[in-house]
Amino acid sequence: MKGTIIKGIAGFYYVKTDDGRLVECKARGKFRYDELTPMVGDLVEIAEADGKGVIDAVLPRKSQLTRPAVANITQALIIFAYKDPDINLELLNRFLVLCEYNNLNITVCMNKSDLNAGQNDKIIEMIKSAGYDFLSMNADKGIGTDQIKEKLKDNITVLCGPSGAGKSTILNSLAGRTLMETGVVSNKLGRGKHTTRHSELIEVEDGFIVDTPGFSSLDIDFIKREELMYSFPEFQDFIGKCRFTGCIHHKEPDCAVKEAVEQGVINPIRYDFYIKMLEEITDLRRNKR
Ligand SMILES: Nc1nc2c(ncn2[C@@H]2O[C@H](COP(=O)(O)OP(=O)(O)OP(=O)(O)O)[C@@H](O)[C@H]2O)c(=O)[nH]1
Ligand SMILES: [Mg+2]
Ligand SMILES: [Zn+2]
Repeated sequence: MKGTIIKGIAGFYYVKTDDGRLVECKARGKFRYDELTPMVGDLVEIAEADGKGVIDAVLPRKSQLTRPAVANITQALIIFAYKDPDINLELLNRFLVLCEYNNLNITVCMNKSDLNAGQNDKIIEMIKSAGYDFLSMNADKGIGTDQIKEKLKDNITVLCGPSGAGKSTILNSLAGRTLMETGVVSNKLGRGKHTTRHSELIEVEDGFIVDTPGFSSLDIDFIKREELMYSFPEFQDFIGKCRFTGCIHHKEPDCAVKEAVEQGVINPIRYDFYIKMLEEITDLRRNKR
């Protein structure tokens, strides 16, 4: 029988089988899975006896994130709020790059539309100009959740974004019941009152969702200088059209990407962010020598 690991606690894995049951499973010795330790999100083959299961095989992973530690995530909903908290534009762009780097389908959701007074119009324009799907929502009133539901089928979707943006509120609204604690962030500790320590997949609309705690910073420094450009979808039409092969669209002359910025085709906020990341990555490399 095949299934998906939706939760792992203390050596047990909870597998949602393809015929719709939840089976508590033990793993076999690690070596049996070619060095893979089963993780949440894994597609597995299980054998059952007396209502208990054993994981026989872990199927090849399509992706593997570490924060959250979940395999086979296909889609990200990047959740920010119009206000409370204010948008950290750099953090938003870091989320975009990180999700893009992991080949996830991306939708940006701006929550708390009840607090929208047009203060983020430039940011929304930037998001749309980069080609991303954009949704405006008011999660605590359940407004906007239907549009999200349409995207869930057959996906494992991660909800990510800063603390307080409304991720858990959105998940509760999607699930139609309170699964996640929501509330004001305890500012001293910088984390929510009920930080979840293990990741769990929640089944909604023929797909799975995983909530994450809010992040206030994100490392994207492991991306190589030469490959950073590929995590900016709006650059793709121009890559390869520059005068120099191997152009990283920084200080080179006759650069098609920079021309697109000048002509207003590529949003300058995104280009400036690209340069900032590029310089950060370059500095880091230099310091390591
Ligand atoms: N005004 C307003 N408040 C909202 C809305 N959605 C959620 N909130 C409130 O925002 C606060 C934070 O919501 P959470 O869902 O806990 O935020 P979170 O993103 O899960 O935060 P972390 O778990 O800390 O990462 C709660 O007090 C919610 O009631 C909304 O649409 N409008
Ligand atoms: Mg939360
Ligand atoms: Zn160039």
